[in-house]
Amino acid sequence: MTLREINFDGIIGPSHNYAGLSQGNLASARNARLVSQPRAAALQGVEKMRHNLRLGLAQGAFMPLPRPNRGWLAALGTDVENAPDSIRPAAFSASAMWAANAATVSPAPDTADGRCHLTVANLRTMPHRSHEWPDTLAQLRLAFADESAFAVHAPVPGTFGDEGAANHMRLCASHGAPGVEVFVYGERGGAFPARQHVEASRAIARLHGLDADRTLFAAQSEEAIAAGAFHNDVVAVANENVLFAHELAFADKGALYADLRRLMPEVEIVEVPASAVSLADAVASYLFNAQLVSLPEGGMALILPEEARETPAVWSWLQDMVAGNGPIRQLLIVDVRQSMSNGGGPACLRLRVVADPSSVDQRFMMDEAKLDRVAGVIASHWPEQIAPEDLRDPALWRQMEQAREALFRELRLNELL
Ligand code: SUG
Repeated sequence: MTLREINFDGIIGPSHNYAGLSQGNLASARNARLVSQPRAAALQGVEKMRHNLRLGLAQGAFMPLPRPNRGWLAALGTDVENAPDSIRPAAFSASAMWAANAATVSPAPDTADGRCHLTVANLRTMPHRSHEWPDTLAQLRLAFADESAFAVHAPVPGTFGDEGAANHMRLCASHGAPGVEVFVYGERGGAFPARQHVEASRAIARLHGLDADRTLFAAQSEEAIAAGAFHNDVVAVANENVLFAHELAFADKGALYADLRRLMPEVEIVEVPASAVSLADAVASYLFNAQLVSLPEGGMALILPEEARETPAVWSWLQDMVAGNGPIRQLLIVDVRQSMSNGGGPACLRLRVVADPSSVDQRFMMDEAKLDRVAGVIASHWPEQIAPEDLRDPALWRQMEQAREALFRELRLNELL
């Protein structure tokens, strides 16, 4: 059995739109009510997957959830014809594209029973995200059905907010070796909500059977949340023995760094000082929402959004970094502008699962030929654009539902329809 890191990207659904639903997510607020381009958005996502496959990385995908969510509206005593404006946009959100919020993942080498554990996130803080989990759970139970390799848990109770892997980092000598898992939570965020509750993180660590001596809990700094870091992955990312973080990401970075160095002497911490890159520039450019990956030929690369190259302070800091002798050797750029306009960068769009790819339901694993088929369905079925008032149009509801159905039939995933 060979454990590899597999990146599962959320395929951007046909209902992708800009509704300004996420308080504390500056891009979502800034772009509220713009006209979205679901087809272009989903094709950008496919191109990112292709880009990463060509690097020799293992790539999977998760499917869009049913939108409009008629079941959720029914549970609220209404339907898509009559839903009030206060809840209608939430029923249409394509937010499940940000797969980093689908679940928290503890790979097999870290857990007591030697299986890879996944806990689906309850996402209870934002109404439009709170109804993702039942369909995400069904999908993950299918993708990771092999119970000798995986344990898929239902969300922790909504008493405590949980936003999944976006607030979780794993440091290890290599992906298949035992890791140190770091759960990052929020306490205060100034005017903005702290979405990850420490009790949810602690519950997940218990449910996954993690070794308490190799599990850390670190608070996000209030300053970072107030600057728009609604998830930790907006200001920090880890891969193998490298932690890449903004100086102001954590409430007590000294304690976190000391614990990491004690548990993993080979850890390398690449910290970006606020004097070089302000929190505002970090959040606007999504410098840290990069995918930090180990390349098959050795060395690490940062897969960054175009916006990082366009932010002068960020690009100049990155140029200096790769000219030096650090562990991150390459900067690769992808275009995910449609997702970025809702606050989702390259790292938000993927969930990392360390597992043997042959233990995953193969319908969720991607190669170039399958991505061609996915792109074909998107090109012929996804709406070209959606303006806010279009969410009232019954013809558009049908198009969204038929588009998703066409994709599921193409990938033989009929049992999820
Ligand atoms: O939860 N945006 C998402 C972005 C999630 C990014 N994920 C990570 N950082 N891992 C959110 O705020 C905007 C939807 C709208 O406004 O239409 C939204 O949900």
